[in-house]
Amino acid sequence: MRNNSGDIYNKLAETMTRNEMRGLQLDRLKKIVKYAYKNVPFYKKQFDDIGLKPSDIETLKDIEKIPFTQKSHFRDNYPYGLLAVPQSKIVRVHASSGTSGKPTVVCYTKNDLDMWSECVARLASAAGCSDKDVVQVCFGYGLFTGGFGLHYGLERLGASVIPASSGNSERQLMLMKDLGATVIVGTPSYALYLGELAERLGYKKDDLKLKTGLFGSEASTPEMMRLIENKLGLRATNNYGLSEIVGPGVSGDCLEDCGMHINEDHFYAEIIDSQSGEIKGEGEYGELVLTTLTKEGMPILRYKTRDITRLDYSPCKCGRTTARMDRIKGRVDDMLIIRGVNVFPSQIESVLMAMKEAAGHYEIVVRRENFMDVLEVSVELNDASLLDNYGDLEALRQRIRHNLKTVLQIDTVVKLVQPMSLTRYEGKAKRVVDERK
Ligand code: DLL
Repeated sequence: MRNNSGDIYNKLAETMTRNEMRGLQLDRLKKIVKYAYKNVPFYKKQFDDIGLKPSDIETLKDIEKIPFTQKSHFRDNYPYGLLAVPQSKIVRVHASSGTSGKPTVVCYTKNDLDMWSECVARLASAAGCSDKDVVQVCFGYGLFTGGFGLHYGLERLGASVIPASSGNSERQLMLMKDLGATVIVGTPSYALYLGELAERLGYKKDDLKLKTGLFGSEASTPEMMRLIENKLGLRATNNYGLSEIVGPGVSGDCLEDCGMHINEDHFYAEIIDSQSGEIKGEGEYGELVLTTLTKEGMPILRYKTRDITRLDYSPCKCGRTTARMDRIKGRVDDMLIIRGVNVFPSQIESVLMAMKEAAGHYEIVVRRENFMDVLEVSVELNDASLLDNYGDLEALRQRIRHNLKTVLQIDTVVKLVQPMSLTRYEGKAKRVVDERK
């Protein structure tokens, strides 16, 4: 697979020693805490309610004294209550879907946009992109942070950016071919769909010049990434972020494929037990909590992301010393409890992707039948001829059921469905329906 070297975009920020990083983070933490307390009434109240003063934050560990910020706080302060600057300093507004019908609004100053682009440029460079690349951005441009976030970061890197946005997939492929795109940006599920469509439309491997995929915004498994790599002939990389913190740019893979490097000079990461709030040790899975260390427009302290991952602080072979976060294992709210057993959709995906007969698309439905939880997994076949022989089909179904049981420890109902029969998504895929709710 062709790829550039994964150059370090900002040597100073990405290769400092752990002690230097800790020092910088502490400096910035103290400043941002004072700043948020002074300028955001919500944070002043959070601190005052428990008798905490900004000057009580003297060490990095003292961050644990600060109450968590949650998604509901965005809703309670909708739309501009969390601003730390006058409206006149805000130059961009984005939003993501909220829990109550009202979106979660996030605002950026000029300096925030500058920091954001730098963070995205770093992750794109780490993934092997450079100013030589032609990049097709297939994320929606709009309130969603994905399109604009990647766009400006890649421009900062000097790449030629094609703002294709999402949708109109046949045209996407035509542009990709005609304009010689070397990098594709989007969700992994959309990339997989484009790969399938390219095959169906008779594109040959050499028609597309893709070498790198910058994928994010939804969970993926290594198996899914390999499938996309095979279909599109590129190197698939993962990057992570969320609107409340900045959008894309929190972290991204380097070419060593050993976790996503966090832009730790701008985002302080902790892992907690989401029930008790207690800090977990290095390498332990838990909920990711993020604090923005430099954001002016909307500083956010200890945001509970609901995303489950773990951290690794060891230096990476790529030369970067920034902490790495593992791919997201699931969301706290995504975890299905089926007959008392915890099940993550990512576990199901890993099993399915390891089977060559599965196309990479699946749907999970959980329902209650006769007071019992039933987990039904619909698996799309990648070859219609498999449907011709009932015996083979039934054997495959049983094999999938067996493999799922080995991993999940519970029985599932497996349904095999025709190629191209499950819904395709241009943005984030929705694969789980819990009918018990
Ligand atoms: O999805 C920001 C983004 C855009 C990240 C483009 C990367 C690329 P939201 O719409 O606010 O923002 O959704 C944030 O998406 O809390 C995760 O649950 C999920 N998510 C984002 N990136 C990944 C990833 C953007 N690489 C929510 N792996 C987050 C798994 C991801 N989940």
